[in-house]
Amino acid sequence: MVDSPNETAETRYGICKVCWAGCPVEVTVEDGRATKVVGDRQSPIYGGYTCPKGRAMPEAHYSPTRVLRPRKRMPDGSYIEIPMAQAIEEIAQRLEAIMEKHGPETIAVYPGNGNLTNPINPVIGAMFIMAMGTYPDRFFSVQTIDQAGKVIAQALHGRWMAGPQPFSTAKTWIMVGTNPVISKQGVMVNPGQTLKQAVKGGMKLIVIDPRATESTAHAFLHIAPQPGQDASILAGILRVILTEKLYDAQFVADNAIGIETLMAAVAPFTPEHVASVAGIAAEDVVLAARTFAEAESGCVVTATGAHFPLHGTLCEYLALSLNTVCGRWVRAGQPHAQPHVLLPDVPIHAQPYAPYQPWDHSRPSRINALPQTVVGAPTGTLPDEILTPGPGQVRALICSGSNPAVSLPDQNRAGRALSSLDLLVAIDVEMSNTARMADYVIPDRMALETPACSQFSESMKYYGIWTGGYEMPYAHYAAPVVAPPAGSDTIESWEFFYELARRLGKQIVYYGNAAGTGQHWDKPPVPFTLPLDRRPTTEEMFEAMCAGSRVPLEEVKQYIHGKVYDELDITVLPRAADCDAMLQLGDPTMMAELAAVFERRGDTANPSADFPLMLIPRRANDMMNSIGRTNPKLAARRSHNPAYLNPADLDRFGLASGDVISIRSEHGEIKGVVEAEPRLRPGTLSMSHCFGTNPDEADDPLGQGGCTSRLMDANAAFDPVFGQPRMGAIPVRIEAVAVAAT
Ligand SMILES: Nc1nc2c(c(=O)[nH]1)N[C@H]1C(S)=C(S)[C@@H](COP(=O)(O)OP(=O)(O)OC[C@H]3O[C@@H](n4cnc5c(=O)[nH]c(N)nc54)[C@H](O)[C@@H]3O)O[C@H]1N2
Ligand SMILES: Nc1nc2c(c(=O)[nH]1)N[C@H]1C(S)=C(S)[C@@H](COP(=O)(O)OP(=O)(O)OC[C@H]3O[C@@H](n4cnc5c(=O)[nH]c(N)nc54)[C@H](O)[C@@H]3O)O[C@H]1N2
Ligand code: SF4
Ligand SMILES: [Mo]
Repeated sequence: MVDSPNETAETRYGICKVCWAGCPVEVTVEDGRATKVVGDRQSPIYGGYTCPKGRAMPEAHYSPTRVLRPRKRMPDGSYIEIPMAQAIEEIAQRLEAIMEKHGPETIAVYPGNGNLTNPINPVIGAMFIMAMGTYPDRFFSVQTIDQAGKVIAQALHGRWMAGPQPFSTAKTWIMVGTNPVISKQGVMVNPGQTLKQAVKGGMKLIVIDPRATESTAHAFLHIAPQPGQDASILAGILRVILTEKLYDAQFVADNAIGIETLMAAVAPFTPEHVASVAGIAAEDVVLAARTFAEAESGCVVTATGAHFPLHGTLCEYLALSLNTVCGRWVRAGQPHAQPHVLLPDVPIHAQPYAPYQPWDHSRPSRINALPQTVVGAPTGTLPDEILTPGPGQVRALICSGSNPAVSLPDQNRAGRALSSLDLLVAIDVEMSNTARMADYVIPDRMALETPACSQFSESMKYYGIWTGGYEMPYAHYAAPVVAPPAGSDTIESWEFFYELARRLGKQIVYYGNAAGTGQHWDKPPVPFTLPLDRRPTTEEMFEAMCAGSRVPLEEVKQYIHGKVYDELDITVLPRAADCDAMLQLGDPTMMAELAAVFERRGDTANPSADFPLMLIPRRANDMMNSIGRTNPKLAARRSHNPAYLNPADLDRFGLASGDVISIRSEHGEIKGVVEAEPRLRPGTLSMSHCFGTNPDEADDPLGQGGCTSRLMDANAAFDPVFGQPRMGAIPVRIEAVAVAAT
C-alpha cells in the first residue's frame, strides 16, 4: 500500500442492486467513501461482469442531487429538511386523520424498482397493506404494468415443478419481445457472453422482435414482425408443430390435457394467415416451428415486448403450451435448472402443479370492475382510484422506490391524480418526478449501504419462466460496503414501513422464504411477526427471509465472492405416486381470446393514415427505467431517450438525426429527439420509458427526454383481468418542431 496515492484505500466486496442481475462488485473505499466500482473478478460465475450503471454507483451515492435528509413540502411548494423521527410522526398523524375520516381503504402503497437495494424492501409494502387489513385492494405494484400475464398464464396452464430446461445448454431458444443482453431479464449472469457461448454450443437462437437488437447478433433466425401480433405468430408456430406431428406425444399424454382443444384453436392460424397479419414471411413461421420442435432442448419465452400490447397473458399461455407440447420441462433424473440454495430444502419432482383460476369476481374493483387476482391491485387504475370520488377513494399514497409520475400509463391523468392526493410520500434518493410532487420525501439507504443476498433471484422463478435466477446452485451474501454519507438521516424502505406501522399500532407479519405463488407452493412461507417493542435489524430480517434454507445463510456468508454449491444433489425426482395433476393446453378463457384474435386479424391497433407509425418500448443500457437520469456520470453521455426511427422513415418524413419532433397518439403528445436506427422495422418508433418532465413542467426533449406514458390511454383498452392498459404497439404520428437552441 506504500505506493498508493491514498494510504487509507481498501477493497471491499458487495453486490450491485441497480437492476436485478445482482452482479458481484469490487469496491475501492477511501476515507469511508466508495470511489470506484468494478466487477468482482473472483466471482465464480459472473467473471467480473458489470454494466455502466453498476460502475457508476459511486456517482449515484455521492451525487450532489441525492436527498440525504427527510424533506417536507411547504405551502409555497418549497421543501425544508426535517429530522426522520418528526417526518414519521407527522406522516403517521396525517394517515390517522385520513383513516379516521375515510377508512383504511383510502391508503395505498406503490413499490417500484428503486426498492431492489435490499430483498426485504420489495415485499414489505404488501405486508404493510396486509397489516392495514386492505390487501390486495390497496397494494399497487409495477407487476400489473409489466408482465403480470406471466403469473396469470402460469395459473391457467399449471406450473411444472422442476421448471424449464436451462438456457445455457439449450439447442434452440425462441425469444419473443425480450432483449436480455440489455435488460438481463431471463439471463442475469453476463447475458451477452452467456448468449454467445450458448450459440457456440449449438443453440439455434430465434428472435421475434421488430428491432434487430443486441440479443439478435448471434441469432439463427430473426423475425421482425409488425408490433402487437405475437399471439398470432405463436399460434402459427404451434399449428405447424401440431399438424406436422413434431411434438412430444408421450410427454403430452403423460402430463397434459386439452391438446385437441388447442389443435382446433390454432388450426385457422396458417403460416399464410400469420404472415399477412404480422407482415412477415410465411416460410419463417414454418422454419421457426420446425427448428424449435426438432432441436433436442430449448424453450419459448416472452417478455415486455410481447406483454405491453394487449394479449400478454395469451402470449405467455401460448409460449407455455409450446414448451409443454415439445416437452421442454426438466425431467426426472436431470439436474434441476433452478436449484435451491437459500430457498427451502424441498424435494423437486418432474410433475405439474394443477391449474387454478387466478381471479375472483366477487368483489370487483371500484374502477373498471376488475377481479381480485394473485398479482395485487390493477395499477393501471390507480390514477382513477385517486380521482374518482366515493367510498374507498385513495387519498394517501406511499411510493417506495417507484416513480409513478413517469411510470404509470397516461401521464397527464397520473399527474392530476398524484397532485390531488391528501398525502403523497416518496421513499426515494432523488427529487424524482414523483418526489417533486410529494408532501414528504424519505431518503432511503442506497445499494452499497445495505446488505444484499441472492435469495430474491432464486425466488423470481415463481413469477413465470424467463424472469431470472441461476441455472446452478449459486448463492451470495454481501455485507454493507459503506455507511451513508456523514450528516445524513436515512432509513431503509422496510424500516420506514415498520416504524409507520408501529406508530399506527399495526403489527407487520413478514412472510419469509416464500417458495411459490398463487396456489403453487413448493413450501408455504414462514410467518415472522415483527416485534413492536424493538425494530429488528436488517440481518434478523435476512434470517427470517432465509428461514429453512437448503444452505444456512450463515454458511453462505463465509464466501465473500459467492459460491456454487456443486456438492448439493439437485437431481429431479420422478412424479410422486399421489400426484395426478395435469397441465392444461386448452383453457377456455385463453381459447376464446385466441378465437377473437383470429377474428380481428390480430391486435386491434394498426397504423392508419392519421397515425402511420407504431410506438414500441425498449430498455436503455445506461438507465434502469428512470434510475440513472440524475447520475452525473451516466447522464453526461446522454440524459434523454432518443426517438429511434428507421432511416427510410427519416426520409419519408424529411427528418435527420438530432431533429426534435412532436409525437402524437390519439391520446396525447410529447416531444422527442430523432435518432436513426437501421436495424428497426420501418414503420416503428422505438423509445424508452420513464423519461421526461412532469405535465406541469416545461418540455425538455434534449435534457429530460419525453414521457411515452403520456401517449397511453388508461381506459380505452386494457387487460380484462389485471387492467394493464395498452402500453405497446401504439399508433402515433410525428412532425418536426422548431426548438430554441439551449
Ligand atoms: N410508457 C411506459 N411505461 C412503463 C414501461 C414502459 O416500458 N413504457 N415499463 C413499465 C415497467 S416494466 C415498470 S417495472 C415500471 C417501472 O416503474 P417504477 O418502478 O415506478 O419506476 P422506476 O423508474 O424504476 O422508479 C425508481 C425510483 O426509485 C428511485 N431510486 C433509485 N435508487 C433508489 C434507492 O436506492 N432507494 C429508493 N427508495 N429509491 C431509489 C428513483 O429515483 C426512482 O424514482 O414502469 C412501467 N411503465
Ligand atoms: N438496462 C436496463 N435494464 C432493465 C431495465 C431498464 O430500464 N434498463 N428495466 C427492467 C425492467 S423494469 C424490466 S420489466 C425488464 C424488461 O426486460 P425486456 O422485456 O427484455 O425489455 P427490453 O430490453 O425492452 O426488450 C423488449 C424488446 O421487445 C421488443 N418489442 C417491442 N414491441 C414488440 C412487439 O410488439 N412484439 C415483439 N415481439 N417485440 C417487441 C423491443 O424492440 C425490445 O427489444 O428489463 C429490466 N432491465
Ligand atoms: S445494473 Fe449493471 S452492474 Fe448492476 S446488477 Fe444490473 S447489470 Fe449488474
Ligand atoms: Mo418492469
